[in-house]
Amino acid sequence: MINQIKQLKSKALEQINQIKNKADLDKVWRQYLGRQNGKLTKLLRGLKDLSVKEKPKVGSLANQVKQEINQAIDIKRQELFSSGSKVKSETLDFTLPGKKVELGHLHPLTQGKQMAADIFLSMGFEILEGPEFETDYYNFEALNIPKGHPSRDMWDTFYIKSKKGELLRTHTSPMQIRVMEKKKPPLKVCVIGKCFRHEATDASHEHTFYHIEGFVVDEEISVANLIYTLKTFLNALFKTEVKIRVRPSYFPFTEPSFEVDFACLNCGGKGCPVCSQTGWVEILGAGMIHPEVFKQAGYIKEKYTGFAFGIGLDRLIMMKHKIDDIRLLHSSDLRFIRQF
Ligand code: FA5
Repeated sequence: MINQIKQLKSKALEQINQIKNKADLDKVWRQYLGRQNGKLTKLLRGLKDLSVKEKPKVGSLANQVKQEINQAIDIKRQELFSSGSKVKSETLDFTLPGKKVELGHLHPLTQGKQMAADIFLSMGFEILEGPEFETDYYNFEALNIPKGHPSRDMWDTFYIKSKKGELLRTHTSPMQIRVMEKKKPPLKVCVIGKCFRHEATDASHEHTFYHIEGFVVDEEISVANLIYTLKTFLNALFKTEVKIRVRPSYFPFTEPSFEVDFACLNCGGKGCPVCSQTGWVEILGAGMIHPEVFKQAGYIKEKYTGFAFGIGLDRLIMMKHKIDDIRLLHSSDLRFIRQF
C-alpha cells in the first residue's frame, strides 16, 4: 500500500505540473482528493483493514501525501491567476471605454448663500458667519429676551448641559451684539449661517436652516432704508420685481418690528402646503434695532439708530426654484439635487 501511495503522489504532482487552466485543476483535485471517488480518498478508506502495526505508518504517509497534493494545487492556482498569468480568459482589455467620472455641482442652498453674499457685497455690506454653537447670553439675554420670556418658546432649540448654558443658535441675530461689542458705527453687516430649532417639521419648517441676517447702524437710519434694502436684495436675487407684503409684528430686539411675506410662487397665490393655504410665505423678520440692544453693546444712548432683518434662506430658495417641501433641501436625495 505504501508503494501505491507513493506512485499516486508522483502521478498527481506530474499532472498538476502540466495544468494550464482552472477547469483542469479542479478536475485533478476531484480525481485524487474528491470525497466520493478520489483515488487517495479511497486508499484512506481502506486503512481500517490494515493491521494495528501498519495502520499508523501508512496513515501518516497518506495524510502527508494528501497535504502535498493540496499544496501543489494551491501553488498552481496562484500561478495561474497572478498578474503575470497568460490565461486567456483572465487578460485585461485595455481598449474598453473607462468608467465615466461624474462632475458634481454646488447644492442649491450653497448657490443661494453665494448669490446672497454677492448681492450684499455689491451693496457695501461686510459678510460674516458667526458661531453656530452659542451662549444663552448672546442668543437670548443680550437681545432683550430674559429667562422666562414667552418668546423663548418660539425659539426653542437644542441645549448643551453646561455651566455657561450653551446651545445651538436659533437665529443669526446674536451676531448683532458680537459685532457691536467690537466695532463702532457706521456698520453694514450681513451674516449668513446655519440656525437650529426644536421644530415639528413640515413643508415649510425644518430643524436646521439658514438665516441671512443684515443690520445697518449709523445716525439717522430709518424704516425707509430697511424696506429699500430688502426690496433691492429680493429684486436682485429673483431678477424681477418681486411681490412682498410688510406686516407689523413683534421681536424683543426690534421696535417697531415687521414680518415680510412673499407671494407664494409655488401655487401662484392660490394656496398650497408651502404657504399653509394662505397664498403668502413668511420669509423674514425685521425692525429697527431696540435701544436695549444698543445698551447691551455699550453704545451711547440715542446717538445711533439702525435696522436689522433675518431672512430664511431656505424659503427663498424654495420660492426661487418652486420647491414644494423644505425637507427636500436637506434630504441628500441625488435625484432632487441634480435638478439644480
Ligand atoms: C428671527 O429668527 C429673527 N431673528 C429675525 C429678525 C432679525 C427679526 C433681525 C428682527 C431683526 P423668525 O423666527 O421669524 O425671526 O425667523 C426668521 C425667518 O426664518 C422666518 O421668516 C422664516 O423665513 C425662517 N424660518 C423660521 N423658522 C424656520 C424653520 N423652522 N424652517 C425654515 N425656515 C424658518
